[in-house]
Amino acid sequence: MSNALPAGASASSATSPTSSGDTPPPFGRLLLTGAAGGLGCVLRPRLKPLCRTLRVSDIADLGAAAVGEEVVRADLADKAAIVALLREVDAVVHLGGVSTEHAFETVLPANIIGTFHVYEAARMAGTRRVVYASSNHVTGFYTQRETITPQVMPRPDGYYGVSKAFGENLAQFYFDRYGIETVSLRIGSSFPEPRGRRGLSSYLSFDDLERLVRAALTAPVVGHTVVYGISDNRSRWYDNRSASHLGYVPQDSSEPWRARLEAAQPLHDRHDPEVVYQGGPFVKMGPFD
Ligand code: NAI
Ligand code: 15L
Repeated sequence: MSNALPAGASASSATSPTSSGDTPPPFGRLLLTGAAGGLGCVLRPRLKPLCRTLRVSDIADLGAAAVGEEVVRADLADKAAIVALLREVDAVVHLGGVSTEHAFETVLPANIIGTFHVYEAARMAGTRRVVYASSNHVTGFYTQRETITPQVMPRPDGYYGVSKAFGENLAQFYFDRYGIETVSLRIGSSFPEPRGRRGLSSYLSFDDLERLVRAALTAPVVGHTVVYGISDNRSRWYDNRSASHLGYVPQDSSEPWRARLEAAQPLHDRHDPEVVYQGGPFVKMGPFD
């Protein structure tokens, strides 16, 4: 870290040995927010080959810096901390924030104000590209009988989905106004294996997540591209053809789990909003007061 961090942010780093390979990695310094979370832990080791220095950040404990890493603990709601966090960063994979449905007051500081801080800090730092972890819940109120594209009008299924739609709007604004490119990943359900019947359509394997994030970071020109983050599932609600320039080709599928999941969860109430809408259980959460 070349810059002193403000109160509220703390840093440690481990120096990377000089690379002996012929081809330099595509990025000098890459930032991963939300690095202590489920997907952050998956991506942390997998992003390292793409950069000389991987800066990992979270509000939660991240452990010690591995070789070639810088560890910075910071709250996305703390603007000064996030401005310092983005300094000398070439590209960001922004996973940090509240990742499920909560009261608006909980979602606001991390997801809405926090994502604003990331873009403002990127503008100040000259960061050129953001890979933004959006969510399928931006469009959770489309039905499971529909096939939708990244261009449909958002139909968020809660405050969390609203916050992700806001993040996508920020991404569009910062591209149109400042030329910062973003790929907004409307991630389906990325877990070690698909969960429930809904997961047969929404599943994104960890290996496909890595493929998608790599494609989003390295595709030559992306402007602001929105893409659904799913594996090559047989049953699907999304048509990603408008994002083919990313070169993302999923290799995995939920199909090996189909028989087990269908047997474990027979379809009993076809009118339950949870099985009517793509957002599943999120469409029934709240109100919170
Ligand atoms: P997670 O909840 O495991 O990780 C989120 C991380 O953000 C946590 O480590 C948390 O400490 C950190 N965080 C929360 N508030 C913060 C704050 N104010 N400042 C700094 N860090 C803060 O979530 P997961 O599953 O790893 O998801 C990562 C991202 O991908 C999230 O943005 C989530 O909304 C999005 N996503 C994930 C999906 C999935 O299936 N895992 C599906 C759709 C979207
Ligand atoms: C999300 O946006 C959440 O971050 C994740 O925890 C899952 O709930 C996922 O959506 C889903 O829809 O399965």
